Amino acid sequence: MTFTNIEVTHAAGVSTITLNRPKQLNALDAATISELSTALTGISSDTGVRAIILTGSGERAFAAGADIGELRELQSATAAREMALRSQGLGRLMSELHQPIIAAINGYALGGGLELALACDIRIAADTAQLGLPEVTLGILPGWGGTQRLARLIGPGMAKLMMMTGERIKANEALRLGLVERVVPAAELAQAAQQLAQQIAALPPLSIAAIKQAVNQGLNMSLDQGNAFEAGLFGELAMTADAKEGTTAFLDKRAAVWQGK
Ligand code: CO8
Repeated sequence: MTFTNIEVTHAAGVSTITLNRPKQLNALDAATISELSTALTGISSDTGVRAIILTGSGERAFAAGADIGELRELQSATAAREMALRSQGLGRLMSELHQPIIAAINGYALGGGLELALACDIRIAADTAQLGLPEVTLGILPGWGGTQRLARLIGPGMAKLMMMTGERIKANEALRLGLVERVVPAAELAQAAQQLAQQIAALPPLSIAAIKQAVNQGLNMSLDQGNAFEAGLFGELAMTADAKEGTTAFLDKRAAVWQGK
């Protein structure tokens, strides 16, 4: 499948999706959101893909936000709400996808760009990256799941501080806050993301998918409900061929050979 605003490549069980509007700092217009949904839907049924990397083209930006030109043209509250719901739908798709998604944040991740990274499972940032939710400075709010995901990730107080000031923070501050999980020198970002993706891709995919599901769905449950959900997933996983193989390989002191079953 060919795309205009994104590039998709596959290698060694890892798909890399690159946002590709570098002149607009990879701003996320409606066409890009639609292409991302199409690409991820295709990948979701590809059992050969074990992990996904999402990054931005060029050296300046992961994504500088929703396309402000499109936002200015919105004519009604209904149209704006529908636009937010469409973007949030992409976030839901990412969250429900069984493969893990790693955001490789190669520069600015602002507004919808950061919200897209927040919908990923793990975030690795270049040491030159800057992150923020500047929507307040445009008279709007982070409407792409940002008010919800940022507060869950770094806590409501810090999330409100970032959203109510719109200030950008640097990668190392984002690491300190738990907004990104790793920071690496910019020149090493692509390799670090690839290395992590391959490390995860080499592990049993049903376990990886269940971990993602348990965490993502459990965040919306009480502790007791979450634990019950976790136990159910554990029950299913324990009966898989890979669980038999993993436990047997350990006891036989040999490397496991995973089947994804
Ligand atoms: N949308 C459209 N175009 C953009 C965007 C954007 N978000 N960001 C940058 N661009 C364009 C600029 O207009 C410029 O275009 P041109 O060369 O034609 O003039 C080009 O990219 C380069 O940008 P700058 O010249 O501004 O580059 P600087 O290095 O001077 O500044 C910044 C870089 C700081 C990143 C600056 O471009 C900036 O502040 N960008 C906007 C950041 C922002 O406010 N993002 C939030 C957008 S709103 C949002 O994301 C809402 C999400 C929730 C909505 C839910 C429904 C979709």
